[in-house]
Parts: sequence; structure tokens; C-alpha cells
Amino acid sequence: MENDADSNKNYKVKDISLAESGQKKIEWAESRMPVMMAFQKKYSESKPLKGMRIAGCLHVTKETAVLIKTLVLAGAEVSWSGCNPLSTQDDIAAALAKQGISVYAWHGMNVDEFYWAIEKTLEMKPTLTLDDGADLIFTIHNKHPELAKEVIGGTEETTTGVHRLRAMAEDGKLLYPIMAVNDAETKWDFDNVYGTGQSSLDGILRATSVLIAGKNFVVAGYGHCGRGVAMRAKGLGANVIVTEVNPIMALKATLEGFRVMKMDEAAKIGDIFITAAGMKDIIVKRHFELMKDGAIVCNTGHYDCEVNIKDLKEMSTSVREIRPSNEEYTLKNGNKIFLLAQGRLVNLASAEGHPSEVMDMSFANQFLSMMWLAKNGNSLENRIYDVTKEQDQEVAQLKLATQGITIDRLTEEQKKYLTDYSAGT
Ligand code: 3DD
Repeated sequence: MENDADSNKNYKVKDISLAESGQKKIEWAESRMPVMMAFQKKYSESKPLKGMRIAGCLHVTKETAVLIKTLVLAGAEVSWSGCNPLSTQDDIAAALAKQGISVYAWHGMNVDEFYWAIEKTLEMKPTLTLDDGADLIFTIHNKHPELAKEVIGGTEETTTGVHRLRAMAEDGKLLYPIMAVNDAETKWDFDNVYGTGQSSLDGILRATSVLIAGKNFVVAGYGHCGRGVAMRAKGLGANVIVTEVNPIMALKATLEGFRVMKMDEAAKIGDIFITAAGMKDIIVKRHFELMKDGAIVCNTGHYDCEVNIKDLKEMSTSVREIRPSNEEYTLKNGNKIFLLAQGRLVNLASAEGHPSEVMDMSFANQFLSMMWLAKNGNSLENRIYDVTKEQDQEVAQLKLATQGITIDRLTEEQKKYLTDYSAGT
């Protein structure tokens, strides 16, 4: 499809006429992101991000649109691309373009277009980068290292992105400081668990409309995301089976009442499979060979390497899209396997990602981290920084306040007791 763009426009989206629909969805998200709306009110006068140029590479959803608007109201200039070829909501991208935001994103990008879009956002020579999966950071480091000297710092939104950047920092390869937003407790303990739990089931249900109750539901990986998915599948009546490589996570899964076994065993009995391992080749050829006819397979990890699609294609005689975001592969043994979202993250590719309420906290951390970097960035080392405890507490307090919840406070006496080692039993 011809995209809406020409050389003098600062955007490339699928269809600008979708803007009205996108704007209504953004208003819906705004009504459920009270912390971000409070930041818009608080900072639109003082504009603490004035002069900052932020290149963003993060799923273009109605919640991200609220983050972008908050950054712009706080004074920043922003240029945005999506961080997954299938996660952009085209009407949101259209609404952002209509608002004058420089945005290069559409659903169904190919890999070349995906990296073209990232390059377009770099034309503004960013002073801050906001990333999810580190593709923007890697592009600067590997293809445009000269741009790094202008970059004060960056943030990383997701678990696997932070893992890779910590490895890069260990090797002394970071060209500017990075804040591990994913590792903020008010991000991972809410977004990764409750967000991924609900949005992954949302994606599976939109792509299949199957009954979850009574089904053998195999969750590969019992980290924060896998734990959330297992919890919500159980809530819908599934028989949840967990596969793991970490004995501690496996033990946790058993104590939650889930069956734990090797994928080689789970492949024989599973009806629905979802990978949340943050690792490649979780489901490969030998597993597909063992699967029942009609098995549904999907992934909710950031990268599309967890389900080995190359294996699936090689062992199939035909493939057709039987429903949106749902491909029916007919194997040589006659069985059919249904792959959702082309093996990409099903929560964002087949649904709308996490609900606004949890992204309110994730993005509060992104916003505050951008402000912290703008203020302190020039005095930082090129390493990974964790979100401060104070910021985590602030985000939680703000969220509670928006829900009208007040909590107890330690008295001075109690604070003393915390560190008093003379007191016995
Ligand atoms: N992610 C999930 N839902 C999202 C949404 N509604 N908008 C933007 C991004 C969204 C991805 C995040 O969960 C990110 O924290 C991640 O990938 O870990």
C-alpha cells in the first residue's frame, strides 16, 4: 500500500486519514494514565526538556502516544519509530503525524523499512534516546558512532534490551550512559507481570477466539512475563504447564501449582504454546514434530527468535492466513500448526499491548529518567544506571495518589528502630 509521505513531510505512516480514530484511542488512554497526565500539567509551563532532541524507538501504541505528548509538552523535540515491524497501531501513528510529530512507523514493515525508520529519527541528531529492545542504541553504536558525542544519555525499556546493554557495558563498548528503565520495580513488577499477563491472553484471544478453559497451556519461561501469563491463563481455566532452565524459577512454578516439565514432554500434550523465555530456539523442529494436530503456537518475548519459524516453514507443505494474525501451517505429517503474529510478540502484534494503567507507571519511569538524564547526563559515565530508589518510590506514591489511596508512614521512633541493633527480642 502506498504510504502517506512525501519528501517534505516529517513522517511516514500507513494512512493519515486514520488520524481521527487514533486520536480517540489516545484520549481513551489519557483517561487511564493519570500519572502521565499529572506530569503534562506539572511540566508544560517550566518545560524542563526544552532544547532536548529525543529519538524514540518504542511500540507506537495509544499509551506511547501519551508518553510522546508528555515529552513534547515538557519542551522536547521528538522523532519516533516503532520497535517492532508488527506492533505499530496505524491509526495512532496517523494521529501523531497529524499532531505534527515526526513519526516513521506502520504495521507490517519489512526489516529494511524498520531500520530505515530508525535512521530517519537520527536525522535530528538526538541528545537523548528512548529505546525498547536496543535497536536504536545498536544502530547509533554500530552505524553512526559519530552521533554518540551529541547524546547525553538513553533509556532502555525491556528486559532483553537491558541484558544485552549490560553485556555491552561490561565490555566497555557503551558510547553514552543508559538507564535501565526495565529494572525499575514500578516497571517490571507491574508491566512485565500484570501487563504481559493480560495483553498476551488478549492477543491469543483476538487471533483465535478459542476457549482457554480446559486447554493444556504451555508457558516457556517463568520470569516476570511468564509468571504473569501463567497466572492469567490459570484464571481463564487453563491447565498450565511451565518449561524452564532455571531451577529456582521452576521451583516457584511448582509451588504455584503449575506442572513443570521439559519442552520435549510438553510438546506432546500442549494445546496452546507461548514463549516468554527471552532466549532463541525455545520451540524448534523436534517439538513441532511431537505436537498435536491443531496446536496453537505464539511468542510474547521481545524478539522473534523464540519460536524457530525457519524450522516450521521447512517442515510444512503449505501455509495460509486463516484469520488475521493467525497462519495455518500444514506439516508434511498432515498435522496443522497455527502460528500467531508470525512468531512476533503476540500481545502487541495481535492486540494493543499492555493496558494503559500499567504503562502509566512504565512511562512515568521513562519520563522521569529522561528528565534525570537531561539534568545529570553530562556528568555520568558510559555505563548502565539503575533507576533510583527515590524515583521508584515517587512513581508508586504518585500512582497511589491518583487512586486516592493513602498509606501509613514510619514514625521517627520506628525509623530509629530499623537501624537500632541494641534492641533484643
Ligand atoms: N509494551 C507492552 N505494551 C505496550 C504498550 N501498550 N505501549 C507501549 C509499549 C508496550 C512493551 C513494554 O512492555 C516494554 O516494557 C517491554 O517490551 O518490556
